[in-house]
Amino acid sequence: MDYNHIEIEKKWQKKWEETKEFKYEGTKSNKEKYYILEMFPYPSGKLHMGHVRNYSIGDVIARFQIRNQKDVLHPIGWDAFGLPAENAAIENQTAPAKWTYSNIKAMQERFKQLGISYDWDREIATCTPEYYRWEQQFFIEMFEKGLAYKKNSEVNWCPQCNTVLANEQVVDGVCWRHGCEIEKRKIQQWYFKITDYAEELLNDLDKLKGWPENVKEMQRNWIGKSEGTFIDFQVDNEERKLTVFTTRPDTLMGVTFASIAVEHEFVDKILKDSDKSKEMTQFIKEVKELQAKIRDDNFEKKGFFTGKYLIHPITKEKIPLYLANFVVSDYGTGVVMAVPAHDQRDFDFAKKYNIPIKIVIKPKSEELKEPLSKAFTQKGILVNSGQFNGLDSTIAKKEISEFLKKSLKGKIGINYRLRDWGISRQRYWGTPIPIIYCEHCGIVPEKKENLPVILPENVKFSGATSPLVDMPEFYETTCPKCGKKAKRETDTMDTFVESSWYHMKYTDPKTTTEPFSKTEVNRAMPVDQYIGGVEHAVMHLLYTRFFTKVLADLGYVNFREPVQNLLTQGMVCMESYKINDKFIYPEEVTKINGEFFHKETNEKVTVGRKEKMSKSKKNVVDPVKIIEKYGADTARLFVLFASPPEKDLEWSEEGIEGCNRFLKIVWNIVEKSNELLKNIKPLKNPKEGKKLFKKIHQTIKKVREDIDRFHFNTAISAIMELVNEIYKFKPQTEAEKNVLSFALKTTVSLLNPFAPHLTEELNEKYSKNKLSNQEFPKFEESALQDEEILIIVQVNGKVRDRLTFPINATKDEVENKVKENGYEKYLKSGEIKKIIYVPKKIINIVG
Ligand code: ANZ
Ligand code: ZN
Ligand code: ZN
Repeated sequence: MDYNHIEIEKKWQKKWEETKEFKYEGTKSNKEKYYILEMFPYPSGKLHMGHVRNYSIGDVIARFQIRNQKDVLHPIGWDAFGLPAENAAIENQTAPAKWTYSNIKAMQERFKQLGISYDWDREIATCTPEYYRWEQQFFIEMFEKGLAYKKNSEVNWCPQCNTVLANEQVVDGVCWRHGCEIEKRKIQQWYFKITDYAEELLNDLDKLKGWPENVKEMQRNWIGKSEGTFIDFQVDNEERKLTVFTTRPDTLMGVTFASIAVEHEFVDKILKDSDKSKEMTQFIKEVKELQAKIRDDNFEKKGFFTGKYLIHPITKEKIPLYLANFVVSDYGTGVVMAVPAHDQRDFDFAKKYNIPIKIVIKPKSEELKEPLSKAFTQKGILVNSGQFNGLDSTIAKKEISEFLKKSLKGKIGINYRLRDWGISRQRYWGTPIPIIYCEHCGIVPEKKENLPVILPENVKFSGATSPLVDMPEFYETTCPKCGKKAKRETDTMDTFVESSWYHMKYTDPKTTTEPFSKTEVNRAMPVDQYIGGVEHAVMHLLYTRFFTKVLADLGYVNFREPVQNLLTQGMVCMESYKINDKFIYPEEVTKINGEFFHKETNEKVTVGRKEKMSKSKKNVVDPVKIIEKYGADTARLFVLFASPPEKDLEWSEEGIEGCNRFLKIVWNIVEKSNELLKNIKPLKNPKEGKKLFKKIHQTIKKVREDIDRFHFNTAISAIMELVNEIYKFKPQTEAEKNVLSFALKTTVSLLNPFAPHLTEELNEKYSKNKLSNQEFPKFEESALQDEEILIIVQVNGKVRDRLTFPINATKDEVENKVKENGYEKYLKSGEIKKIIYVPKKIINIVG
C-alpha cells in the first residue's frame, strides 16, 4: 500500500475529534499539569505559513508532554474583535459579527487540517458576550480601585484606523498597522493605570528566567526607569514655581537657561503676558505639527523666548525660559533645566540662540578646551560650582540633591518612560466600556448584575464612524444610581485587553457564574510554555503581565506572572519575484538552467532577496495547497526541520519535497516489515545487532534532549540518521530481526510529535495502543555505553598483550585473568612482585 496522506490524515483527525483525544482534565487529574500555548490568532479567515510554523512548534511540545504523562492544556481560540472586521464590513456590506464568525469557521477547518492537538472543548472567541462580560466586570472593579480612569489628553490618532492608538501601537511615529503618520488630538479617553505597576513590572523581569533576554530588555527600555532629582525654580516676578526633572543634578551650577514644553499649562499665562503672543502662537502651532510626525534626535532644535525668567535655586541668577520643540509634555514635568556645556541638545540650542555655555564638569585627568565644539556629556569632576568644586559627579549628585532638599527646593525622585495604557477606541467592533454618564451623578459604572453590556451585532455601516454613536437603542439607558435618563459610553476597549487574560479563561471556559474557577486557574497557570512573535514584546506581553498583577490584586488569581517560559519564533521568509518592477506570485515562475522565467509569457523574472512572506510582495505560499499536495505531516516536518524555531525560516519547495520523501521512506520500510513487527519480544541488552541497538538508544536520548531545548531540526535529523542505519542493517538471525523490529517501532514513536498522522497509522498496523497513549521512548544508560573495554597488558613497562573485558569488569577480575595467563614468563625473576592497574586502560606487571 502506498502512502496516502489524504486518507490517513482525514482518518486520524476524525478519530481525535470523536475520542476527544487531547482533553485536559484539570483539577480532576492527578497527573502533573503542563500548559502549552501559542498566541491565539486573529480570525482573518486565511491560514498563512507563519501560522503553520507557530502552531506546529506548539504541537510538538504538546504531544511530547502528553506522552511524558502530563495533563496537558493545549487550547485554541480567536482574538476576534478588531478593526479588519469593520473594514471588511464597510467593503462588503456585511456585519462584522457575521464576517468574523464565518472566518472562525473557516479557520477551525484549517487548524484541524494541520492536526494540531487542541482540546477543542475549550475553544473561546473574545467577541462573545460570555467572554467580554468578565472583561467588563474587571473594568468596573478597576474603575472602583482607581485603576481605570478617564482623562482629557493629547492622544495618538490614526487617520486610517479612525481611532486613538496606545503609545505601544505607535512605532517610530507611525501606526503599527498602517504605517501612516499619527496625528495628535486632544480628547477624553479611558486609561488603565499601568504606571502604578511600573516598578513591579520592571523588577519581576529578573524572575522570568525562561524569557529571551532581548524581550526582557525591550520591556526594561519601554518602562524606562530613571532615577533623578526634581528641582524647583521660582518664576521671576510671579507667585509660582516651575519644577524640572533632571538625571544630572551635578550640573546644576551650569544651568544657563530653561526650556518648557509648548503643551505645558503655564504656557497660557506666558501667552497672556507676552507682547509677541502672535508669533509665539504661530511657533506653538508649528511645534505641535512637528510633534505629530517622527521626532528623532536629528531634527532641528527650535525655541522661542517666553519673556519670563526663572531664579536659580542656589546662585539666584536670572535664567531665561524658552519654549522648546524638543521638550515633551508628558515626560518628567515638561520643564527642563538646560546645561549646554554638558547636554548636546542644550548645546545646539544655546549655539543657535547665543546663550552662554558654562563648563561645570571636567574630565578627571585633563582640561576642557574652550570654546567647546560639542557638549561634554560624561561624568567627571565639578568646577565653577562654588562649594561643590572638586567633587566627583556621582558624589555631587547626592550632595546637591541633599542640599536642595534641606532648603526645600528639591527632592530625589523616580521617573518612568512608561505611560498609562489608553484603552478607549472610537470603534464599534470591541468590548463596550461599561460606563454610564448621568447628568446628575456624573460617571457611573454599570451595575455588575446588569452585565454584559451587549454589543449589538446586527448593525449597518454608514461610514467610518462607529455605528454605536448613531444607535439610541444602544446608548440610551438609565442611571444605575439615580434611575434617571442617562447615556452609555460608546467607546469600546482596545483589543489588547481581551488578549491580556484569555489564557486564564481557557482553564475554565464554560463557567458562566464567574470569569473562571479559582482552583482551575491557579492549577493551570502560569503558562509553562508560550510561543509567539517577537513583535509582541512590548504590547501584548507587557499588557498581559500588568493585567495578571491587577487580577491578583482583585483576588481572582494567586500568581503575579502569566508566562513562565517564552519562545519567540522567527519569520517565514522567501525570495520575491518581479517582472518590470511588478511583483508576481511564485507559482507563476519557472526555473530553467538557473534562470527564472514567467511560466506563460516566458518573460525574464528578477529574483529579490529572501524576506518575510507578505501579501504586498506576493512572496507567499498558500499552506492549504501544500497540505493538499504533500499532507500536513510533510508541511509540519518541513517547518520544524528547516531551521531552529527562533531563527527565520527560508521557504523552499525542495525542502518540502525532501521531507515528503523521507516520510515515504519511513512508510515503506515499516510497511515492508509488517510481519516482523507483529512478533516483537521485549528487548534488553541483546547479544546480536548491538550496534543498531546502541544507535536506537542514542537517538532516543538526542531526540528527548533536543525537544526539551526546542532543537527540533536536530531531533529530526537524528531520526533520519537512525533510518539510514536501519536501511543498511540486514538481519540474519531471529535476534537481529528483533533488534530491527525495535528500531522501526522506535523510529515511528519518536517521529510521532512531528508527523502525528502517518505515525499513528503505522503504529496501528502492529499495536492496539495509540501512540498518543504510549509513553515517549526512554533510553537506557547501559545501552549507550561501549560493551567491552580493551586493556593493555604491560610487563615491566613493555606491551605484551591486549585483552578485552566486559565494561563493568572489576579490578579483581582483571588481575585474576592476568595471573591465569602466565605472563611471568616475561620476567627475569619469574615472579610477580606487584600489579599496577589503571582502571579500564592498562595493567602493568612488575617483577
Ligand atoms: C539637566 C541635564 C544636564 C540633563 C545634563 C541631562 C544632561 P532620561 O535619562 O531619559 O530620564 N528631560 C527631562 N524632562 C524632559 C522632557 N520632558 N523633555 C525632554 N527632555 C527632558 O533623561 C532625563 C534628562 O532628560 C533630564 O536630565 C533632562 O535633562 C531631560 F548634562 O537635566 B537633564
Ligand atoms: Zn492605523
Ligand atoms: Zn444618576
